[in-house]
Amino acid sequence: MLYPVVTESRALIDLSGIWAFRLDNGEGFEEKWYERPLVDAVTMAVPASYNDLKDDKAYRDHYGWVFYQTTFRIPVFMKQERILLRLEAVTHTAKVYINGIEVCQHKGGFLPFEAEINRHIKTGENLLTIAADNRIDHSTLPVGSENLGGVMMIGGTGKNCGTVRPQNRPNFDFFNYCGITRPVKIYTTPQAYIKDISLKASVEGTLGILHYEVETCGEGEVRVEVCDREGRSLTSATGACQGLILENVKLWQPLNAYLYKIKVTFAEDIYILPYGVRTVKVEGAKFLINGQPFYFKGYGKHEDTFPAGRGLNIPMNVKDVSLLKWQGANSFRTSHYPYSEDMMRLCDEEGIVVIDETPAVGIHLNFGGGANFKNGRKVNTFDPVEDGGIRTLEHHKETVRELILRDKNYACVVMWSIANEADSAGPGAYEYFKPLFDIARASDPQKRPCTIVGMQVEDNTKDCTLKLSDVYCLNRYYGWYVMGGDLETAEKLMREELEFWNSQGKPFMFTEYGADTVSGFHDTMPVMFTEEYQVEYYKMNHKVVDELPNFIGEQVWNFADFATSQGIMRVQGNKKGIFTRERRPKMVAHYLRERWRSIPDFNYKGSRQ
Ligand code: GCB
Repeated sequence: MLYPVVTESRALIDLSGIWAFRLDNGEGFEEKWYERPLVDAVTMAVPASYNDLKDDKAYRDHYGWVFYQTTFRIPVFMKQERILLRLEAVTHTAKVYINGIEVCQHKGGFLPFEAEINRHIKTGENLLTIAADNRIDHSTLPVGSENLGGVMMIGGTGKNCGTVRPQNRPNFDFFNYCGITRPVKIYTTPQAYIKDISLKASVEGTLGILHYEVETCGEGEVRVEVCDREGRSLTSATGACQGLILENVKLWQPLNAYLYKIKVTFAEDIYILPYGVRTVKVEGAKFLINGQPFYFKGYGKHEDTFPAGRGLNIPMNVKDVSLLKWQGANSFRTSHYPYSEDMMRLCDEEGIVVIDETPAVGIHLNFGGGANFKNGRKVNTFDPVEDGGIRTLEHHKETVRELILRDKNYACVVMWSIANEADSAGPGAYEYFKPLFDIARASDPQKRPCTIVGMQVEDNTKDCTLKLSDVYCLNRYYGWYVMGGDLETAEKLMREELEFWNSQGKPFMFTEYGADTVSGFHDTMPVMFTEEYQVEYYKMNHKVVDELPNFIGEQVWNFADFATSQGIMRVQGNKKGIFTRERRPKMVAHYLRERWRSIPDFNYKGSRQ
């Protein structure tokens, strides 16, 4: 799916700004609020999560639909073109109306969708209404708990204790920020147009071989021209599917990105795609980028800032990448959902390596001590739907397809994460995940490695990641959730477990490890929650992982403190950040800087492999 850009043949209108907004009182659809200007509306920023913008619990903790509205006019010169409305992310379910008529719906809050709107628009003012639903349950990604006794972090009695008002119960550890979180755009294409472009490259010595496939609609001939960064033409070909040779190819390298400009023309239509040539491959227990064993240094992140919530925050994205570079980090994971396309484009440009994750978090019905019951019987996560099991599979398949369709051409993306901390060792996990891996592998023209990011389980041999993942990605909290405060025992237990993973013959890495730390808490002894403890915690972890040759990366949890639901284990949010939510460094940021600046991006463990 192409990111909308302005070219000689395409125009773009960004509808970001102040919109009218109203929380649904349960009557919005019945009273057809989308047919006329909203009554009693308040102002609202678009894009942004609405939750923190009004200083009122009604907004912060709203459950259900909200209505957004704006008006737009279409310039006469655009009217002969195809006119599309593109929504980059509406959390979690959306219904879109123009002049009172529904033009599209979408399920899933972190991926774009669009509709051709020519027949819905009129001369003069058009009324655009977007209804967004934030309810989460066993059918959505991320997953919401349907059993009030089994709320994550609180543990469960199995009893449905009920609440005064209906409310969301996230089965995941981040605040359920909602709304129109990324831009809404109108763009045009000619009637005969370029629908999609798929690129992949191989490298032989100094030659790059670029394979392209262009999908079109209408009559015309496809022409593809490769230009260098400065726009000078290097080579070109005609036809919808071809190979092109790039002499003295300039590779996209981690922290040293080079992007060609791929100019595609078809009939009157022109589209320009920045593209980095690089290869990715798992070979034995190595993760090769451009043929060299890569070592991941970096983070699990969140799109989480004050007060935009999960709303696109371009300055913060730039700041975050700057902090990554300051520290000598080279990568992050888009935990726990696809990030904005603006962020992906930035990472492509800056050479930041990305593990790209779906919003599949919380696919675990018996997590955190909670148990899920139906008619007095314990329900397993992947039990048949009619018996109370998870209902996400079809939506999950669609999400994997949509993610890869959106992100397949980014050089920065080197691996797909199919899910975070699912019940991957539970009965039925393999049968659930196998088709998802198959879809990912079939849909990706570049055939990137795939993984499930896994939590600690009782018996690793039962974890379906062993059979399915190309890289074992582990979230481990030895010294925090396991043996918190006793780093000596934590070290012993962690070494015992990691030796298992090291003996599997595939690469493995940490995609999470961390300790909650309240900025400003200090002590002479390393006591949990102090900045001193966070440093000791990481030193202990690094001592162990540095001994293991097949360990290919460390992604710390989390880059910055972030907002969560309320609970007895969260102090105004999750405090495992290396930076505060405002991006001030905790003590450990300097320790990691020293460590990561002395670890090369490639061949870190070369001498021992
Ligand atoms: C995890 C989850 C992450 C949480 C983290 C924590 O394993 O993947 O979403 O925030 O633990 O801090 O507990």
